[in-house]
Amino acid sequence: MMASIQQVVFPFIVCLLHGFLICQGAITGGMLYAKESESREVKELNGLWNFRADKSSARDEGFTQKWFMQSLAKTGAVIDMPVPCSYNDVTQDRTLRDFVGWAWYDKEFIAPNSWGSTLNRVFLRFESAHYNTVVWVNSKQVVTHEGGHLPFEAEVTSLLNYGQENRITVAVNNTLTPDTLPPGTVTHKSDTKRYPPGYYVQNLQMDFFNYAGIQRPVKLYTTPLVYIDDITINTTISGSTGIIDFSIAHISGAVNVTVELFDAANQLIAKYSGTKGKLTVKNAKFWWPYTMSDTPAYLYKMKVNVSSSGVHDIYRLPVGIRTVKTTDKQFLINGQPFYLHGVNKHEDADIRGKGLDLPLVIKDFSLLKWLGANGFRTSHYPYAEEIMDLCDKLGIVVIDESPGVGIKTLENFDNTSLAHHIEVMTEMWRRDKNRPSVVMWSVANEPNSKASVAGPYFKSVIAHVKSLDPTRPVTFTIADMPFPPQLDQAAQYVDVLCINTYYAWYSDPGHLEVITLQANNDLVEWHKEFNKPVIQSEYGADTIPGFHVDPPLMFTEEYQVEFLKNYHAAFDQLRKDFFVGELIWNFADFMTDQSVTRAVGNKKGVFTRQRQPKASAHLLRQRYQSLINDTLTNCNKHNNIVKSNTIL
Ligand code: GCB
Repeated sequence: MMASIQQVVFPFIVCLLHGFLICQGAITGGMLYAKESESREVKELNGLWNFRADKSSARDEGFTQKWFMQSLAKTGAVIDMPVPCSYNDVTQDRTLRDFVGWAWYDKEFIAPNSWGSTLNRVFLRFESAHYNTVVWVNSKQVVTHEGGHLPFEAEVTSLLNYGQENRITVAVNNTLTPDTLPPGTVTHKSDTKRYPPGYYVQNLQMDFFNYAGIQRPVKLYTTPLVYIDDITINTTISGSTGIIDFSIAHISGAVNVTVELFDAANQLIAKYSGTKGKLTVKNAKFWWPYTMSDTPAYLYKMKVNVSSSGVHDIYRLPVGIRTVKTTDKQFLINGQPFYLHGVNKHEDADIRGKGLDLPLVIKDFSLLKWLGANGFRTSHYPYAEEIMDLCDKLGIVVIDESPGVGIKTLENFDNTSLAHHIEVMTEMWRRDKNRPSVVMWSVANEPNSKASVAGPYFKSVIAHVKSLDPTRPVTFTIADMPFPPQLDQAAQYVDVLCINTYYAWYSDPGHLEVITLQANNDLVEWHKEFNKPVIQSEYGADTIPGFHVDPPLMFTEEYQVEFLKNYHAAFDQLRKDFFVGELIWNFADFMTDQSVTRAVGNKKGVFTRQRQPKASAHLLRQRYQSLINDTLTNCNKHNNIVKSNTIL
């Protein structure tokens, strides 16, 4: 690759100076998922867009030549690019796969004539684009966003030509720096005997490919002038009664607000007038993970109606009534001990990279059910809302993880990084705060938590999340084990210790016989030090499907099976005490950067990247299905007792 770090990052800074980019700063307003109602219309802008990577040496030609002023095809050669999709793997062009810098998209569309009324507003929404994004509508800049996995939007009412063609132009830059999340660096190789002039490389601090582009859907949606901007709910339980505290934010003017609650059969069961209040549900049906109840994942529907001078805005929010709490040894859902037997995932598959693909999403949920997994961690970034919706609906529990993966160097802990991390956590909370499936926030994966700076850094990030959401536990995953817990500077601030270990893999490679002993000792020691429940948040072994050796050798299917069995032996001893969950690394194989330790990506999946089972998937299935049987028997026993107590 050509051009230096200064050159790659520079255009972004130049844009800032010239006012191209007005960074959003403090987060205001809501980010309700764009959906249709009696008062709202949605138009998806997915499909084929024009695409052009700016391969100029400083990656700045798009800005200096103002590509956004005309259709992209007039600025040079364009190719068709699907949206949503990562741009990296869809062509045969290696330089596009490994491209670092600004990539440009544009699309023309008709804004419906009917939207042109003065009573309407129109918003343009991106469910995500990776990483820094600038958006123009009809050559006018409308929004910028920093961060690759969360939605952003802008009102474009006055910029559209109704009943005519309009053009959206998007520039998106995937460069990772010490202050981005995830962080990365760019190294300039100045030795011209070894590298061409201006050669640089992007270094990643995470173990997954830096897929880029417009990876989630793009939508236009309408609202009336006075509209519902945000809804925040919190649910509590008292005996068999469910209580929903809510607050509604609306824009703008004098309005009436009514909130109605419907059950799953669409019967009205509670009603309230006002922007802030409580809805009380007697004999409520609670939201349970599907492994804890024969009637899991019960969702009520909250209908919010904001009206002004006879014009209504209506939004429907699914609501699950449930509580989450931790003690020193337990993770409680609705007051009942919950044991998490699930997976870590990636939003990753062939060709489309991290582009949202509904057939793949449904396949993954079907495999989760087949396995008997009752939850997952969104390793290592927030997943698409379409995925989160299914978790709410199906009773799959989620540890919602931020893109704070690989925070290792001093710069990654500086004030700029901290401010950005806090902003990302706010965006993530704002998007996912009402989801019953989200039972814990994970602020980071495997930071250098032994560094002295990690203490104050994570104290601030975790305190910030708790100030936004006092109801859910907060964690980060601890890495580079084994090390004595006394050396850790940040674990003291979490509610649940999430521990990643790779015994007999990265440590003592090949020695399966040490796993059970080491897992037992370390997990007990960490619990003892911090007196908090513990989850094994990662454990796994790379496995090339079809490799067989007996007795097992590393990388064979036999080794992965034995590896898991040895871990499970430790889990089964500790489950009786403080051990509340196990998450295999990983659900499926996934792409990484090229390295001598990765044979076409990370192969620790129990499924291949094409979602076919390795031998380990069958073992895991047996284990998880029998854990479900245990849990359901216990829970139903308990729920019956609760029910009969209530009747008495
Ligand atoms: C880890 C990381 C994960 C890697 C995994 C591995 O600890 O959290 O992102 O992919 O190890 O396979 O090395």
